[in-house]
Amino acid sequence: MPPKAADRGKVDTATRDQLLGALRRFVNERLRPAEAAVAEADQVPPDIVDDMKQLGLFGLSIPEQYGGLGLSMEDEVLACMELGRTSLAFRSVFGTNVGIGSQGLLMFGTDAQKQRFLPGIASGEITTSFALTEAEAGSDAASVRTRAIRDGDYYILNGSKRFITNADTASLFTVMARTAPNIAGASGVSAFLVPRDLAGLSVGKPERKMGQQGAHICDVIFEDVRVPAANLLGEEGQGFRIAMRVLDRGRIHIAAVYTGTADRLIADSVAYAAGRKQFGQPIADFQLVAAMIADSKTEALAARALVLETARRRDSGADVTLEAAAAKYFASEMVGRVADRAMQIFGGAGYIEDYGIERFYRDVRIARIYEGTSQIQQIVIARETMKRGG
Ligand code: COS
Repeated sequence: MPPKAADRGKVDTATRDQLLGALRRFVNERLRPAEAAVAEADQVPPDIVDDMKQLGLFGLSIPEQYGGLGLSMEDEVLACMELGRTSLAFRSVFGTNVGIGSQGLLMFGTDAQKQRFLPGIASGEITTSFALTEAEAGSDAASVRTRAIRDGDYYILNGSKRFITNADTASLFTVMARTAPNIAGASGVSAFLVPRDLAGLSVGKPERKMGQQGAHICDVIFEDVRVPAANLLGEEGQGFRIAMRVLDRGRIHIAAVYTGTADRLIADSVAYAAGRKQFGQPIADFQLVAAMIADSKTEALAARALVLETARRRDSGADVTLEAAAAKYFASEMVGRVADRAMQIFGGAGYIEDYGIERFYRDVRIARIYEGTSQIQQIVIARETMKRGG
């Protein structure tokens, strides 16, 4: 059943379809031809970043009153599916602004905080970053050790964060830090809006990683960083719950992106299988190859349905902790299987660089790890299912 008009954001269907068409053209004409060069240089060129800003990509999810496009979650996932059809590094450049870097502020910020930062986030003038993970706090996110000790009108931050996406370009961090050192768990954690230019904040070099070259992750170090108390997000002690709310939403976004990537890999597999001849016929005509395409397509359709349904539920105001975890779990595992089948269909051609399949194979591996591993999603799904009684 199609969603009720009231469930949509402010964007009407015609405008939404226009945007999706523009994104598809942008992906096909601008991003896909640049995939190999971006991977080689480990950098998305500034002119492409400028084009992304022009298209409104940094502000997809930011309300129109702050200069964004104000997409509903449903419309955002459709946009993500388009953007997932190219190298994942491109999406990463603006992904934090659309999702984990801005949503804490949107959901829990004061009017003054929103007025100050959201217009710059929507235009792309401000790049945001979400700083939760630490060396000793990955899956166990409630165990963060970075401290924020109140000192008059300031909090003094000390500690370090790890694997922080877009830290090298970010000018605003959402930082989860412990304001109550005597409280070990989630309740001792608070969230802060931390501008990059505060004294004592430094960013490490981008890590060299297995895939997604062009998307950068770095350490962020805080040495006696004086953060104005006005930059506290929500209330003291709410930081972990804010992070979880942000991740609930982020997991839907990620699931949509990788559903788009699966679509891309299936399209590439179909094109290759139709053109590649062995034993005197296209390999697509062999049933064992066709079966791989059928399995990939079926799983991609299932992910699409789950992601869309979850996004619609969120737009309606329902709690989607369970569904978001399920969507992220299924889509990220699914795209791994689809990439593996694509490699099998391409054979030796998939294993060399020229066709881009080995790059996608490496790129999608992180999907099962970041924004909560598959095992964390299983824990969340099981807990929520038991809470709901089935
Ligand atoms: N929304 C709102 N509140 C939430 C929540 C959610 N999705 N999940 C948990 N909370 C609340 C709980 O209700 C609890 O509050 P009360 O103490 O008031 O009951 C509090 O947060 C602590 O929750 P919980 O006891 O479940 O915390 P755990 O330490 O057991 O951790 C998991 C829960 C494992 C789910 C969490 O640590 C997690 O998601 N880890 C993965 C982190 C991650 O994704 N990292 C990726 C890097 S960030 S890009």
